[in-house]
Amino acid sequence: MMDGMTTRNLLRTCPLCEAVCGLEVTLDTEDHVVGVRGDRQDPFSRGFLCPKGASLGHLDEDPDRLTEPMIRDRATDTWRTASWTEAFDLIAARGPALTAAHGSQSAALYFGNPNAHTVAGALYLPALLRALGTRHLFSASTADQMPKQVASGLMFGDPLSVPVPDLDRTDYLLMLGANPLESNGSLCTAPDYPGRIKALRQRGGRFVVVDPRRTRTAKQADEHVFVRPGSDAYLLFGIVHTLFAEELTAVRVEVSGLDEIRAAAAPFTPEVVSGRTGVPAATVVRLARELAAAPTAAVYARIGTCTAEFGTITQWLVDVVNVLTGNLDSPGGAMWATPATLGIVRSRPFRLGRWTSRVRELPEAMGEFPVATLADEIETSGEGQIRMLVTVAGNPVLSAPNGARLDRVLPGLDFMVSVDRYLNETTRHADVILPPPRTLQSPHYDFALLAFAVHNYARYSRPLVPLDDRPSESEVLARLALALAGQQPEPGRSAMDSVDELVIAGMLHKAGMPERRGDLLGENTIEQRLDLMLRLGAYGEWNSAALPTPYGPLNLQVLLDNPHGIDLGPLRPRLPEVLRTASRTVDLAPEPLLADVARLTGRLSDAAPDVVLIGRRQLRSNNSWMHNVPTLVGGSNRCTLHVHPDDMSRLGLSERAVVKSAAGALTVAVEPNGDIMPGVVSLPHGWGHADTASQSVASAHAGVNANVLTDDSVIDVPSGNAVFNGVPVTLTPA
Ligand SMILES: Nc1nc2c(c(=O)[nH]1)N[C@H]1C(S)=C(S)[C@@H](COP(=O)(O)OP(=O)(O)OC[C@H]3O[C@@H](n4cnc5c(=O)[nH]c(N)nc54)[C@H](O)[C@@H]3O)O[C@H]1N2
Ligand SMILES: Nc1nc2c(c(=O)[nH]1)N[C@H]1C(S)=C(S)[C@@H](COP(=O)(O)OP(=O)(O)OC[C@H]3O[C@@H](n4cnc5c(=O)[nH]c(N)nc54)[C@H](O)[C@@H]3O)O[C@H]1N2
Ligand code: SF4
Ligand SMILES: [Mo]
Repeated sequence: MMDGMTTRNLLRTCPLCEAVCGLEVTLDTEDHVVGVRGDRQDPFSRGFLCPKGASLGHLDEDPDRLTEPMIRDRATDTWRTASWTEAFDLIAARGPALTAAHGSQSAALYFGNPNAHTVAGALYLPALLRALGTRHLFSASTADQMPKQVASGLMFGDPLSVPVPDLDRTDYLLMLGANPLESNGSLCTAPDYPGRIKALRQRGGRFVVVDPRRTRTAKQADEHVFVRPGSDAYLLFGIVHTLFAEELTAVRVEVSGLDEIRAAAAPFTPEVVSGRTGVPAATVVRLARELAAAPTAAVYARIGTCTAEFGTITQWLVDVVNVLTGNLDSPGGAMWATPATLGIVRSRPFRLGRWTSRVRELPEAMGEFPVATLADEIETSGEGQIRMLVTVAGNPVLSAPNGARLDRVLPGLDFMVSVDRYLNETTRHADVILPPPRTLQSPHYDFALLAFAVHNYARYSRPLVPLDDRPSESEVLARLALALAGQQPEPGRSAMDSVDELVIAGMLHKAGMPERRGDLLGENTIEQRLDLMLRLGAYGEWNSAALPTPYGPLNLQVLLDNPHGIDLGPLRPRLPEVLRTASRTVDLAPEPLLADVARLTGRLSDAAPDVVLIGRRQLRSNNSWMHNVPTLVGGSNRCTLHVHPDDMSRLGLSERAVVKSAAGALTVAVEPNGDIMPGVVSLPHGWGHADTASQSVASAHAGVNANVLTDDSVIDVPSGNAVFNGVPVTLTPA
């Protein structure tokens, strides 16, 4: 350890998961990380730190990460480093020529998960989409939370208006398909989730977890309910049915569709749903009664229920129950955060399916097509076939359903560009890889995640380490947008500034204050954009109806003066302000969701498959990209198939098994586990590392790709979301 004279402690938000913990990072004189601690003065995370956050320095300076642009020679499939000029010249030569020859729809974009955590992802992806003018937009959202956004869009009129459980005040939390003790929470920004759950129980609250596995989270709960994978929609319909049948409803907000939802729930009696879910009818009834009787209660459902065949119905019913029990928009119930920055202001109600995909005619949702149809659009020839793909911070070969198929079709592209920190299973198919700088060289503000926080809060971090002689990730994305559009930056300006000036002018114009350009604070246009979004936001200096804060009206200076973050108070009621439905009420029975109930009813009497596959997340991991850090792999963090001991003996399994699904087959290492339901097996995703030698640690712990088994022909119909849970499989000894 070095002494205090040669090291310095700096503050930064952790970008590795949705918990947004404040960190204190110790750097030596050469800007290497020598220590990471939780920032005790952060009012939201209060010093919490997990093993990933503690490893931020190892990730940041992973010797295997890319530091210079890479160009691949297709003939020999070999890589060489290139200068930024050469890389962008190649993109400018190839990209516009391809779209000129084959039309704008021949270009496609795939945006991965880390974009939700970077300033570059928040601010520059729209420019990239505009530059290409294509409808072929795909992202990790349709392998993740799209059902929640579609349900929110239809019920509240805005797919970005997603309520979160008021974790710190609720008396009763019913959690389905989430495991925050491993994941640290999702669509529910809550640093130190474990501590917040402990506090809930200490104040006399009740915590119930519904999961096919007795997870670490379930072990913290008052009650754990086993549920058959993919059947949460039935369970929630059983609860809705009971609330009506026993006259337990207490609607406290303006709604429409009450009669329709009552009618839709009528067939789903506790006895009927019990057969499908494996949850005893008496438990269904009791859960409904407890939710109704609790002084405050919140239902929260996450990835286990989103990436399932009835994901959107499930997400819809979650908030139907929150409304029926009088808990929507009410302290201790399910509430909306009030983020500090002005987001997208939607004037018209959300609509689904404004256009459909070419090959499978799947509806768009939020301007995106399902990632489950990306391979179809690349493989199927004809007008509008994808010939060029740009990926930003994504690894769909490991993360998309039937990723193995993507691995086979990506070589058929004419041109592919990836913005990524690694040469990995996906980016190895690119022609050019453009790497971001070190994380600590990037500024940080959680534009997306603070809209889902369980307590109103904001924190901005400037880059801790200066950029050396290379572009920031924001500049990389802005320059990529211009290159693909066949444009040059304005003379004397960076690409980023060229993009930002247009955005800033547009926002000022819309706000009716074009003369204020010169008043914006900040060292660069990113900070000026943040300053403008803060000033126009809910607590902002230029918002005439601003909410008061202990720090005065917000602008960038307030965040710079408070580097540990600012506390903007508990969640506050936001109805009817957040509604964008035509009726200006909460729609309990949106037409597209009622229509999908027939599909649910139709499956009620299906015979249950003998064995179904689900996933699981691992504490020291994040999807596919943290397996190259020695401190984060090994131990419990291994790619094994959890199988109940009864299934082991019934199927004659020992150390390895062959798992087959409709999509593919894998040979996996088997681990007996008494915490999983019989008839259910669990394999984590993000493994199956290619032997490219470019990630030395990850390829030594390769594991298998769970998405060889998941089926891209099966989706949640309204949202187009991928189905990772409840996949029918057969198991035989290897
Ligand atoms: N079977 C199964 N599949 C799943 C899931 C599941 O539960 N089961 N979960 C799904 C979910 S929820 C998600 S979100 C998706 C994730 O899907 P993806 O986003 O496609 O996959 P990741 O593994 O998160 O890949 C992130 C990529 O970003 C790169 N990267 C990391 N940091 C940065 C950065 O700062 N800048 C840039 N440019 N690149 C960076 C990494 O090197 C990696 O290549 O996977 C989905 N796939
Ligand atoms: N350590 C770590 N943290 C992460 C990630 C990571 O890979 N590792 N990934 C990040 C990402 S991208 C996301 S989206 C979030 C997700 O955060 P969470 O939603 O908390 O995700 P999981 O931990 O996968 O928990 C999902 C749970 O659903 C259960 N499940 C599976 N099928 C069903 C079902 O049909 N019904 C019910 N009720 N339960 C089911 C699984 O057993 C599992 O326990 O985590 C984020 N944080
Ligand atoms: S919980 Fe998430 S945000 Fe907090 S330190 Fe761990 S990885 Fe970082
Ligand atoms: Mo995710």
